[in-house]
Amino acid sequence: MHFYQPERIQIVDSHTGGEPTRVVLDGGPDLGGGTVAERQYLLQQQFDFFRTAVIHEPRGSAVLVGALLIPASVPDCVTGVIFFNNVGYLGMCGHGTIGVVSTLHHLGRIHSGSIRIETSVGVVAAHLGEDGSVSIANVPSYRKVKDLEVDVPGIGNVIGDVAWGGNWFYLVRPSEQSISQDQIETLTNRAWSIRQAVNNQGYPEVDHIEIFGPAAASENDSRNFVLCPGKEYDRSPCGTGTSAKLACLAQDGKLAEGAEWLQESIVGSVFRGTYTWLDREAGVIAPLITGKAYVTGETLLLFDPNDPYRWGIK
Ligand code: PYC
Repeated sequence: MHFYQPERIQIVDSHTGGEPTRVVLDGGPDLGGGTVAERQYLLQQQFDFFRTAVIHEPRGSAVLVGALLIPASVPDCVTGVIFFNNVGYLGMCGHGTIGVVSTLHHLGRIHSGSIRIETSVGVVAAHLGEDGSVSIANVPSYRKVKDLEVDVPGIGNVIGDVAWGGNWFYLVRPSEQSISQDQIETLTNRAWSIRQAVNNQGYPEVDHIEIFGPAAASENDSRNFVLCPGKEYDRSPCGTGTSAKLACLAQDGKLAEGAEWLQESIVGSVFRGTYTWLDREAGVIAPLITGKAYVTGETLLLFDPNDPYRWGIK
């Protein structure tokens, strides 16, 4: 039984390369002390209706990523953040962190320069540039498995890498396949089948699938389609997915330390990525992802006790 009954929750909406972030400023449940990871677990176990109220229809939509701001447990962090989506909770979220930084700037809580933010999978550093661009020094990223072959019903054999970039990804080997908006339904179904095959083959942790094709703009290196855990596709190039990609490129010797990778999303937005080695032998990198977010709204969510759908349509 929970006694937390929100009446008002203050939010700021933004998008990063087309992918929305809904930052919750206050009105969340009391999660006590502890690390962000511990409080994320508590939110999930005891207050999941908070997530569904913020993200699900009729207030939200399946594509939203929520970012609940909470006090950090790490002394030099300006905030802690819990990321969540239409089906559960995320580790890190690259586009979401860029959204959080731009939101804090919009509110006058930070100025250009560097800050640190505690997430459930570690502390990330963020730099807000004078031009509004945000660079995220993401959590250490690495490839776990190279060339994992999976037999996907209705598709056949697919080869890809399993890698960590703050979330777990299966990165399908790049092909000449066109990644275009008129293919979204096909790509979604394809990625969903691939995810099930990868999970069944002993990688249940993989909940993001990344498919690569040629970039549309000649200055970019690649275009991706990223399917998120709740079967929604990422409108941005995906910060954690780009980090996982950088880890694979680094280990394959295809991108030098410090060189730039321009990752284009299916809607054409771009993240710039670079990396430095943390442990070359173990294949662990420190990715740096740069993008831009735009604030789209400031809202007070209201919870009428008589509203049968106040916790969202399940
Ligand atoms: O940018 O890391 C990201 C992300 C994860 C899920 C949606 N976006």
